[in-house]
Amino acid sequence: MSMVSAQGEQAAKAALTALDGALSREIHAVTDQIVACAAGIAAWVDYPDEDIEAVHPENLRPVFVQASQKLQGLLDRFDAGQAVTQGVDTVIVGRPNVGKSTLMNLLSGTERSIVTQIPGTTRDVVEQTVRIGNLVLHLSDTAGLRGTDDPVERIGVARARQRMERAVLLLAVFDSAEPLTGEDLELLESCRGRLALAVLNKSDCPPQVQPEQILPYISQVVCLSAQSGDGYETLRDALTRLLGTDHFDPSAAMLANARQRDCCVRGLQSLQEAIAALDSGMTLDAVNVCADSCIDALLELTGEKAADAVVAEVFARFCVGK
Ligand SMILES: Nc1nc2c(ncn2[C@@H]2O[C@H](COP(=O)(O)OP(=O)(O)OP(=O)(O)O)[C@@H](O)[C@H]2O)c(=O)[nH]1
Ligand SMILES: [Mg+2]
Repeated sequence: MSMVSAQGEQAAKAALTALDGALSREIHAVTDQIVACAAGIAAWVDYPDEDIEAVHPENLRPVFVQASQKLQGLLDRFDAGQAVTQGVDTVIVGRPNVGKSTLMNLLSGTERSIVTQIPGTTRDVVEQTVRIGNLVLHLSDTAGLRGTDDPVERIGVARARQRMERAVLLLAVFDSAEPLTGEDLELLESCRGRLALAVLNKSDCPPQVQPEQILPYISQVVCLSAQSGDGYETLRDALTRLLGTDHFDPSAAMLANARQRDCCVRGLQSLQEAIAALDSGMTLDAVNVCADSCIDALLELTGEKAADAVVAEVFARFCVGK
C-alpha cells in the first residue's frame, strides 16, 4: 500500500526498503537481544536447582538501553519518512500583503494564487502539493490575518485560522520591508511551541525586521524574496533540517506505517519499564514481564505474532482471501 501511495522517487525507495527487509533485520536484531535476556532470566528464575548461569542486573541494563536507543532512532526516522512519503500538511500564514501568495506561486512554480498589491486579495484557501528538495508539502495559501468589517474577508480569515490550527507545519510570512505590527506579534505568539518556519519576505528591500526579533518565537528564520526567488535554496535547506529529512537515507530501516509505529512505541515503553524495574531493584520476574511485553510488541511489528486485531485489520483493509 505504501508503494501505491508513494509520492516521488525517494518515497518509492523508502517504500521498497520497507518491503526489502531492512526494518525486519533491525527489529530482529533488537528482538534477539531481548529474547536472549528474557530466556536467561526465565531459566535462572524457574530452574533454581539446575546449574544455570546467574543473571546480573548490571549486565541487562546496557542491553535494554541500547535496544531503546535503536527503537527511538526508528521512531525519529518515521517522522522524517512521513514527510518524504506522505507529505506534510503546511499552511502559509501572515497578515495581508506580506507576500504569502507570491511565496505559494514560487514554491509551486505556477501562478496558482492571485497576487495584487491590494491587502486582502486572498480569501479562499488555495491548495497545492509541491516538492521541495526531498520533501512533499501539502500547501495551503490563506487569507491575510487581520480584523476586518468585510464579510467575505472575515470568512477567509476564519478559514485561515482553522487551517492554522490543524496544520502540521506553519510557514509564517513577514514583510521585512516594514517594522513588525501588532498582527505580526500576535502571529508570532501563536507560533510558539508549533513546528514553524518564519519567512522574512521582500529581502530585495532595505530590511526593517531583523531575525533576532523573530527567534524568541520561531527558531528557524529565512530571509527571502518570494518575488525574485532569491533565498529559495536557504528556505529548502531550512525546511529539510526542520523536518529531519536533511540526512534522510532511504535505504535505512524505516517504519512504514502507523501500525508499525504503534508497535515500536509499545516496545520502547516496555523497555523503559524494564530499565525502571532494574533501577528500582525489583525482582527479575518483574523485569521479565516488561521484557516479554517488549518482545510481543516487536514480534507483532514484524508480523510473526499477529494479534487477532491486526489480522482483522489486514482483512478489512486489503483485498486478500480469507
Ligand atoms: N519587493 C517585493 N515585493 C513583493 C515580494 N513578494 C510579494 N511582493 C509584493 O507584495 C504584494 C502582496 O503580495 P501577495 O503575494 O498578494 O501578498 P499576500 O500576503 O498573499 O496578501 P493577501 O492575499 O492580501 O493576504 C504584491 O504587490 C507583491 O508583488 C518580494 O519578495 N519583494
Ligand atoms: Mg494572498
